[in-house]
Amino acid sequence: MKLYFAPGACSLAPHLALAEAGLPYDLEQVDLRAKKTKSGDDYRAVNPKGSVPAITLDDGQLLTEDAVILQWIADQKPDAKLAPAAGTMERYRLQEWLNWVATELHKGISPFFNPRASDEWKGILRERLAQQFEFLNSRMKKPYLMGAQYTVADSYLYTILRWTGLQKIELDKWPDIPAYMERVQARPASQKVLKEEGLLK
Ligand SMILES: N[C@@H](CCC(=O)N[C@@H](CS)C(=O)NCC(=O)O)C(=O)O
Repeated sequence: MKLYFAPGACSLAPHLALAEAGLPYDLEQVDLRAKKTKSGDDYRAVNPKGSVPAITLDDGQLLTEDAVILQWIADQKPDAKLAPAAGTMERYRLQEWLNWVATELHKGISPFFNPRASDEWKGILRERLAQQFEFLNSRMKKPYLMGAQYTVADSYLYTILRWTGLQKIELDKWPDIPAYMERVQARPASQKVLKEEGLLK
């Protein structure tokens, strides 16, 4: 399978999950502005949404959307326990977190990367994010989001929380969150993937 990614973008989440699962994968870097792949193809011809992540499966199908790709990866390698079994209440709890990360955190922080976002708008987003961090801090389990077991929700949450550092969004009021990020980042799979994306030396 091939993962279309941009370094440090939300495609880092399935990249982390693939490494955690120990599945073989190919990578194709995408220039999101030019909508071109590194090998020069028109990315919109691959993924009409124009966004990463996207994954081409061995049967040629394309799968998009972080929360969906992550569960697909987890289901390829049940022994890695990256997601509870489908149909169980715990699986719905995982989906609850994935959807929250997607709709509240991912789309709550991504506007900071838009050069046209005004300071006023960013201020409003910061207030909303503070509420989300308060919630996360009160609900996240240790050492990982859902408890003892690392899941694909951690791949996604870490990926998005990483952007707080790039955008100078303070987490000082919620020290459990940076401590969590350090734990995830220290995992061997995370180190390997961060190096593959050129985000760590
Ligand atoms: N709904 C998609 C959103 C993915 C997304 O926002 N991707 C960003 C990078 S983090 C992107 O490709 N932005 C460029 C674009 O959409 O043109 C998902 O959840 O996977």
